Amino acid sequence: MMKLRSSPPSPFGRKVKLALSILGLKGEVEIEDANTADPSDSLRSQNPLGKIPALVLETATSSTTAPSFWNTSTSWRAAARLFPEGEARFPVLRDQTLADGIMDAAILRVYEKRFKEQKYRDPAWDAYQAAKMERGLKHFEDNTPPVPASAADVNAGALTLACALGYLDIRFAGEWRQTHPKLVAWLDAFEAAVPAFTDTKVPPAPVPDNAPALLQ
Ligand SMILES: N[C@@H](CCC(=O)N[C@@H](CS)C(=O)NCC(=O)O)C(=O)O
Repeated sequence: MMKLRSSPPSPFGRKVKLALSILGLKGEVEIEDANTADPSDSLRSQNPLGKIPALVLETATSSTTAPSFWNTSTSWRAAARLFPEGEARFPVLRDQTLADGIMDAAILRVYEKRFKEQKYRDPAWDAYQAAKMERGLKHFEDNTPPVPASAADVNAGALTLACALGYLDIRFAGEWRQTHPKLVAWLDAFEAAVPAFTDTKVPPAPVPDNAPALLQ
């Protein structure tokens, strides 16, 4: 059986977990928590980068990205449903890339706080990443994607956007909600259509100053 190494707050891991549920593949992948900060965690032998999500195949080869999951032999046919054909494909790929970028910028901000003492942090760097997040959110507020009618209707763009917003709820106290009302309504509708989104929620856990390097 394939194994997914991830951690509950990981937005990239959540993408894969949601996809497994949406595609009816949950029974084909065992989910095992990983701690990227722990050198003794077997994660680093499974994925030399020590990053999650890591998909460990039965043949013991592993990969680190959600796109790799879409391409495994057992799931690529099912995953095709997340990527519409024709003209509808471009906006879905664009939304996925933008929402992935919001997550990347958010994670860099979290790591700046987690791995550096206050005196070594660079406010300009934080502002640079925050601006990427804000421009991405503004794009989605102004161009809110169609609300999926049901889990079967979800595409990779919507899936990734929901996980990005969910991560901002966990790590940034949901501040985005105050200034992006259309996105708030969109996420509520997404959650109503996709029960697995509720099932994969974790409580808000903003990163405290000088937090020990633990989970992402
Ligand atoms: N591009 C990767 C990003 C994965 C990623 O950034 N994962 C974070 C946790 S959410 C991680 O593993 N961080 C630990 C590290 O960078 O060492 C993907 O799409 O899966």
